[in-house]
Amino acid sequence: MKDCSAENIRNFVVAGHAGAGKTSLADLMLHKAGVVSRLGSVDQNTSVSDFRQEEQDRKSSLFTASLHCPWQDHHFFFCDTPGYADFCGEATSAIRVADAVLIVVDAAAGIGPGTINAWRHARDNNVPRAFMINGLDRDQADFAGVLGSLQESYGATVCVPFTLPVGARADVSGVVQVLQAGDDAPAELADDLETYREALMDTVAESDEELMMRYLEGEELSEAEIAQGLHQAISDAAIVPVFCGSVGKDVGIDELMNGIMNLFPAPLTGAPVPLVEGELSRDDDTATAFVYKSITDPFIGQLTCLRVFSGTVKSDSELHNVSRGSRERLGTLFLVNGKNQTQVDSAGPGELVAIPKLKNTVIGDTLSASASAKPITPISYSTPTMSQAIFPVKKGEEDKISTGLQRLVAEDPTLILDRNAETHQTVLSGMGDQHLAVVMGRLETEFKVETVTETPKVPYRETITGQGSAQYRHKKQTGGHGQFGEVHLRLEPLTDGEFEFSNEVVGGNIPKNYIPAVEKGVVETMVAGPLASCRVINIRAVVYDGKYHPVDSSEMAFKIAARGAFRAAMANAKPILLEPIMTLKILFPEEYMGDISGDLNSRRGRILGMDREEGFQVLNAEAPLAEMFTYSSTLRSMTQGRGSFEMVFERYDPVPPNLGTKIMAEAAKDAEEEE
Ligand SMILES: Nc1nc2c(ncn2[C@@H]2O[C@H](COP(=O)(O)OP(=O)(O)OP(=O)(O)O)[C@@H](O)[C@H]2O)c(=O)[nH]1
Ligand SMILES: [Mg+2]
Repeated sequence: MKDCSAENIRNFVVAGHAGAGKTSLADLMLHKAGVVSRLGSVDQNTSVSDFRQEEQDRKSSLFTASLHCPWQDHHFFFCDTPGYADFCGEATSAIRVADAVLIVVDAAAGIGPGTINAWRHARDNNVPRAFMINGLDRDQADFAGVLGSLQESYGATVCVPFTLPVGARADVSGVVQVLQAGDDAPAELADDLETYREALMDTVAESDEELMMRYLEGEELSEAEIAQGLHQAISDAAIVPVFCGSVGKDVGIDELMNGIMNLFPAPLTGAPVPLVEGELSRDDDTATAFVYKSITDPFIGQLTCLRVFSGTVKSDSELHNVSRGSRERLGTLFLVNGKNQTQVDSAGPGELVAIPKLKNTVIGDTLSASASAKPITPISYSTPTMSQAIFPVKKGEEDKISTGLQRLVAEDPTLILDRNAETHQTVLSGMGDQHLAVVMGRLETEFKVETVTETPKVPYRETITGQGSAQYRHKKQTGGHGQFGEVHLRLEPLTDGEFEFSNEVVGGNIPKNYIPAVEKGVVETMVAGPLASCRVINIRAVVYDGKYHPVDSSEMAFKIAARGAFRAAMANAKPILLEPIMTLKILFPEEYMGDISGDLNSRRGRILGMDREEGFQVLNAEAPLAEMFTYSSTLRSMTQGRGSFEMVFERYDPVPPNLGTKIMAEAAKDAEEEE
């Protein structure tokens, strides 16, 4: 299936905004390479890459598909990733292991959040990149406009076209290659060809001092020198080649594939791979591979997908999982094209292989032939932006849900599962409503459990706004032995921490050995405050006096007395409810500014500042979590899918009084129901 050495392998990711044509491009490449005799199509549910039912139902990718094909005497290993923001974690993982990223941009829609996401991950991981402006045949296609916005966002001398379109929209008939154009190129392109060729030669010359000297003296550079200079500039991201074409009309794709072959780095030439300690040299002989995906699917079974970084991974061998300090026995190795698998004996640098039935290895793990090797730096993912409390439709199926969720969460680091001890809810957090809907769909089809969701309860907090003191005596006469403890407690607001406890008792009124019991009583009571049974925070508790009895006092008696004193002191200290406040970074095209700020206002949000990034408006804001559960879907519909946001917890703020009353009434109702 593959018959070439590492220097002829090209490993890359196809990424970019939803609908740009990534999957269609992947299918076309497989077809052109002769891997499939019939061209796969997203629209007709015959795509090799979008092979899963959920993807075909939506006509959009939801998961990364690992693919490979020969191209001339080379072999491509690549991943087709989803562009939709809800599934951005898939691209994050794939980009992390790739030698290059091909960012597909729609010639009509231009840059979208998916473009920006792909660029950022590639840049942050120092992965060389190229653009492909696709869909030149579309009615609204605007090659010059999209090229202009790429150059404006990422640098005019950086984003240099390597191919230029001949004809436009319905009449697009081919592309001309900037560096290979002959005299037969259309006359109207002559100026552009000249400009871009010069721009490229300037950058090539800049890659090497000696070349620069000769270039400035007017000497012609040899083809080998130009190629070497281009490689260097692309590896350093000093040049980001821009290709163009139409997947729909099969225009410019051969040129793109030749570009990938000639310009993208070979697996052994890239920068060293960062490890948690030190770096891995790519020509190291030790087999080292990184897990970029792990799937358990009724269709293809359990598969762990690895990118080999160095050495050779062999079938029927043993490797160390150096992230977990365990061993893994590898059985069969497969090269995969979507759901199609081909068995191979070994895999070398740059190759993507799948291994069935690895039990103790998950996404993000490093496998190595050496037990003492350091793991590759783990991937960092965006924090989830949407949460739902999830319940079974049929009572008693909680265990089924939890088994299913645990497995699905293990496959997808952008899902977080929380069995919330405070609210007693199972809360699933992800990147948006579609992301969570796919999980629920999989629970139903793969785990046969139907679920419903609810807006999660907000983890409110309680605190005090003034000082309050109280004393409590616990006294009981049971049989011969009595119980006695008296605690005088003062509570004070604390600004720099969640909790402090101090002891000011003098004269042994409470003997020292009982003080820890007093603290324990306080801590236990703080779990459920008096207002709405929420955790109490930002409090200093001071035990300043008390009484004891030489026979009847016990740790238990002081604990009970401390609880009583705490509750009474809270009531005297002007208690209030606090709610979580999140900071938001919202990215969207400028025309939606009015809608977005209006909507934020209605969510009790506050705009902190504005910025611009890659031609998009950036709004930094904060808003209460209680108002943000539905934000991802609202933002999507407000911006036709062109807005995205990040959200992280910032702090707790007092709940406005009218809302506080409502929350307390609901908590009281819940408590009644529980009884
Ligand atoms: N006219 C035209 N349509 C195209 C072209 N490339 C793709 N399409 C269509 O655009 C739609 C989206 O294509 P996909 O390949 O699924 O896009 P994608 O980038 O994989 O989208 P996601 O998986 O959702 O991120 C499909 O209906 C394709 O047939 C093109 O060059 N011209
Ligand atoms: Mg796709």
